[in-house]
Amino acid sequence: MCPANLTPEYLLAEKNYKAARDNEERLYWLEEMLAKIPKHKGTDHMQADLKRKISQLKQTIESKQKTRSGGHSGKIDKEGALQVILTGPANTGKSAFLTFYTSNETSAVTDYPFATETMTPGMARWENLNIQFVDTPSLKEGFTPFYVFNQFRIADEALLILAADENLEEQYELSKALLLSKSIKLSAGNKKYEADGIVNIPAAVLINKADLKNDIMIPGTLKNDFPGRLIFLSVMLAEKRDEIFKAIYTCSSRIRVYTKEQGKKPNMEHPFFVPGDTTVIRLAAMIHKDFVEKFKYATVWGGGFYDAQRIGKDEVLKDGVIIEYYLK
Ligand SMILES: Nc1nc2c(ncn2[C@@H]2O[C@H](COP(=O)(O)OP(=O)(O)OP(=O)(O)O)[C@@H](O)[C@H]2O)c(=O)[nH]1
Ligand SMILES: [Mg+2]
Repeated sequence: MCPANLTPEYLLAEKNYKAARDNEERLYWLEEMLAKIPKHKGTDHMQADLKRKISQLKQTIESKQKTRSGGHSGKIDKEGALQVILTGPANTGKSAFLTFYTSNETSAVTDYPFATETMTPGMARWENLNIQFVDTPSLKEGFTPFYVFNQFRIADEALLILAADENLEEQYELSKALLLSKSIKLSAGNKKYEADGIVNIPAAVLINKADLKNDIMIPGTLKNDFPGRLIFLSVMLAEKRDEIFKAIYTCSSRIRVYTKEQGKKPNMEHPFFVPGDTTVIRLAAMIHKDFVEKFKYATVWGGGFYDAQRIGKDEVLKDGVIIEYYLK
């Protein structure tokens, strides 16, 4: 009997809630149950019960977080232009990446696996952008805390770090399967999106420890899944920094646009970092609402336009363009 007419989505969330292994995962599914429960008189009691459980669980999680030292076991808010989550199996060099490529040198690099138990952010400056990375506990069934999977919902992109070893293909397949079981798919696309409950997140792959093994066979599955997004390197030697950041930049499908005031030099230090399909008028709205109301035309330099070319409000901007607005 099902008097409340519960939907399949609700029942699935409830099933996942019952199977959850840690409090973060329980909280996630309880919130899903509350979102999916049909809202009518017959479910009033159930809704109240869910709300009570959610608030109790939040308190438990918060009090546990306070007693932990060091990294985060909650979520890490985005700072800078992009947030990139570091992920992969144990001992592949994720913490080493944070140490050698960002200004945060506190993440513990260890020679034993599963040493990282919390999440730690680190910021890197590349050209005129600040890119935030998040070091995470490694991927393994039964080990990875649920908050790691939740962080994929916040991050813009992922870097999958594998180690150059005989079992490279296995490392990849296990990572892929575990992520997929938590509704996350690393994609070779340029746009993050959610479809059928699966979060598709743009990703690049680092195959680390090239100094130990330089004759590695790259499995066909990896080549097919991430064409042009595989980088073979030694993280400990801080190699290929530019190549990595260029891949991250491309994955974002965003562009940098510089604004200029009349008679002044453009501000090249602080670009607007906007989606690749941003039009002149959309950028105007980001600057000030007056710019939209009073827009007359704009002139642009660079980005494939003629110097000082006059353009209208619906023109799509291009990477590296400098723009000056003329108002009525
Ligand atoms: N030879 C070599 N060793 C590396 C490189 N990068 C990392 N390592 C070593 O690999 C081991 C694991 O590095 P970590 O950065 O702790 O790896 P992790 O992925 O964070 O591992 P856990 O969080 O403990 O699962 C350490 O002994 C590092 O010194 C590299 O480029 N070359
Ligand atoms: Mg680590």
